[in-house]
Amino acid sequence: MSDKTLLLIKPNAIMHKHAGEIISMVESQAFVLRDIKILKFTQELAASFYLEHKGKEFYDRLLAFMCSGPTIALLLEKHDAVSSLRELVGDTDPAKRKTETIRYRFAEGITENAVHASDSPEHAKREIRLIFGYNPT
Ligand code: FUP
Repeated sequence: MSDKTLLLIKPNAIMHKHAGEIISMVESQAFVLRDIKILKFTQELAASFYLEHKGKEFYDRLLAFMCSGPTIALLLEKHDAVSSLRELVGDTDPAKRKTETIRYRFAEGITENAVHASDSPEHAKREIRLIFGYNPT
């Protein structure tokens, strides 16, 4: 089934001017770009976005990083978009990232990991609503 997911190009990737290459990698995997936005996360938005991680050891570091500069959000569509984009993004754990993934190429550790991709269709809906302000159809 063709479905939608969210990709965030995070502040470190934008600072290092990797946004164009990341979008090219996404386009080369046949994702269709449905919406795009540049924004700067506020502490409040970052806290909502990463609510499930509140209280964890890395939470404050994660929020500070997300608010440290601009982020580009892309609303993407493809057959099995959520799992397909997670595959392209690569693992949370730097040691487990495959060489052809976005994080392998552009992440600078576990927190400054260049990109975010929704991890389930339910989370994709919630995150798209938070970032773009509407429900994906
Ligand atoms: P992911 O879905 O791959 O982004 O990973 P998680 O939802 O597990 O983590 C959310 C964010 O917290 C990621 F951007 C990375 C960051 N994180 C850390 O900084 N330290 C950790 O030990 C685990 C996650």
